[in-house]
Amino acid sequence: MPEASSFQPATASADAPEVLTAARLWPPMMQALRGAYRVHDRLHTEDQAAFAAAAPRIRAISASGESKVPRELIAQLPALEMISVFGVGYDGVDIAAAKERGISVTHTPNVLNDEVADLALALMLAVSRRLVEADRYVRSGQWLKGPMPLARKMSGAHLGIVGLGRIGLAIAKRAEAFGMTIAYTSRSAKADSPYRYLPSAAALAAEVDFLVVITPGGAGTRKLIDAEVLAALGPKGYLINVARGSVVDEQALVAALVAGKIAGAGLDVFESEPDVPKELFALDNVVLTPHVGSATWQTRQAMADLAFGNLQAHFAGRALLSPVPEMA
Ligand code: 8YV
Repeated sequence: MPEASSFQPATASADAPEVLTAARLWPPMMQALRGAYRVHDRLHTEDQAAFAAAAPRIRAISASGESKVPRELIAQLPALEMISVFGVGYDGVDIAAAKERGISVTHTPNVLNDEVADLALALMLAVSRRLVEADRYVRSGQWLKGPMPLARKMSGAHLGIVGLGRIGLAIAKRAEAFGMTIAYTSRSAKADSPYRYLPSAAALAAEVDFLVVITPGGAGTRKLIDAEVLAALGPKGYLINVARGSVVDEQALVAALVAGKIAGAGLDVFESEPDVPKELFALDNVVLTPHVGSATWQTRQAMADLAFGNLQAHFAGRALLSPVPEMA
């Protein structure tokens, strides 16, 4: 896909495939789509009458990791052949409904592993070393009155990873460089993993100083991190979520933080983004980021190359580059 900076928008030919976007996509991705396809930008939520007219001709959906592509929407698109997700997560797509119709679904794995793992380590350091507070401490002039209270050491601490997939392994690799001990939990123990396996999130939480959540979203992991897990993590433990808001019981998390039942949290994802529980704004031991796990130029460009490449491959009858595991 042409570099965003050098791309001169072209318009697609009149017989080009018609594509529906299911999210406000990264502008260079939109430019590439408009250059190759006739694009209906979020028409299903913007203009019902126009959508009803176009629906019989729409052959693909271009979505993001946060998009909702439910069975009802798929049912309204009789010509739909392909759903290309700009993201590794696709918990908003009804995979069963797509499979029933023989509709392909692709996502963008691997190209964002480092980016999300970097953010996980950054949140661990920011919340334990109180970096955001420290920045405020200097800007507000408090340092003139005396040194900032001490923080907590991360190097050598115990890390628990909930979900040892591609990104979980990238987090573990980084944590090893900090001399941390690493344990994990996931649906099953990984035979070739050098890390200690704990059979549940609660069992893992009881053993660690930092609990990092990096599982897929969806029904299988909804509220996996609940009050029991947070109690096991305890007043010296930190929770980091770079997966999906749905994986953590947000109310239980807010209650645990307000009551000081855990030491703090670094959160990049929330149950109903972009809404964030207001109680968290007053807490110094919480670092909040606006779902920026993969949000760098380099990684979004790589994600766009893959998401656009999957559409190109589909319409050229070539093998898809990165179908979701359920369809690989
Ligand atoms: C989004 C993500 O896709 O990859 C994922 O699953 O959640 C993100 O990378 C991204 O925010 C684009 O909208």
